[in-house]
Amino acid sequence: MVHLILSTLFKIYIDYNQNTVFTDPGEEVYFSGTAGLSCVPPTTVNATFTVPVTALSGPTRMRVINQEGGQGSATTIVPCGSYGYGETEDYVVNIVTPSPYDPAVQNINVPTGTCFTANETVTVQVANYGSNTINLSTNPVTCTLEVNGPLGPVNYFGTLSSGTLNAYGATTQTLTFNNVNMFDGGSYCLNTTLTIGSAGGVVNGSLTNDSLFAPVCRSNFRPTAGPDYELCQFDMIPFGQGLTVSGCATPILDSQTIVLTIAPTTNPTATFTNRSCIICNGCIAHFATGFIDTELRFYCHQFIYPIGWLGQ
Ligand SMILES: [Ca+2]
Ligand SMILES: [Ca+2]
Repeated sequence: MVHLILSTLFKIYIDYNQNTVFTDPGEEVYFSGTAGLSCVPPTTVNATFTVPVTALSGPTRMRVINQEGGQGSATTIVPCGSYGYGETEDYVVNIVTPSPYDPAVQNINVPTGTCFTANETVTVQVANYGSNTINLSTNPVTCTLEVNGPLGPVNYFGTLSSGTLNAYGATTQTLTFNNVNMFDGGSYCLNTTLTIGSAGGVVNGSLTNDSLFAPVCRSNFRPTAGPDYELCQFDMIPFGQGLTVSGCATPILDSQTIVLTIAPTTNPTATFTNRSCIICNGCIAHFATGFIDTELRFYCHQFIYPIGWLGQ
């Protein structure tokens, strides 16, 4: 028999007071909602919740329940119940007592797209996960933004030196980094580290939250310009060599028209009879129709170097 109920519900419980039951107020930390979630195709659930300041520290039981059917009611799932189809999994989470002062990075906002300049603007949001307010006039927070690009890592620095960062992440401040150089073609990955002024004995409670778990990465498809290239028989042409590409609003990933200018010097009257002989790895390449004396064109999908000319 085929089971046709394809909707499911999720709940998450955490035993914050560690009394071995999940029914205390606030211990149901997530419910996926009465609308139900699709099983086919599968649904990815992202749950967010805030650990209360009253939570006991140390290893703590977390229960995740996925139950099929019963949508439409918020009470279908209970911490200790029974159901037909579904799964219950228990985990141990470690609840850590906040440090007095703990500046942390929440987000690194990098422009999107595939074409970047030497003057990009990147913003970094900083919070304080400590239990005490940070007075930035007394204890400024300095952020180092590392931009690891095709030419190697470059650091940019910014400092928050006025206002406050309230305890438990209640407020954030934003640092703006202007003129971030992402001009050259290639991959860029950005991440941060933080330091805090030590006046009054203040220390950074945790270094792990001073960086994002995974850096923010972008790819700039701007071709790297090269000098004019003399095309000879059997030559291979490195990417960018002899090609004039202005900007990169359209990434070099799909159909591109690339013009190769050929100046025969030994025989000015030569004609290019083997016009189908230019190859372009991983792509479809052919000449434009019609006879072109000193200019050959081909169209390329997914231009992958090297290309080479096998003609005469
Ligand atoms: Ca409990
Ligand atoms: Ca920190």
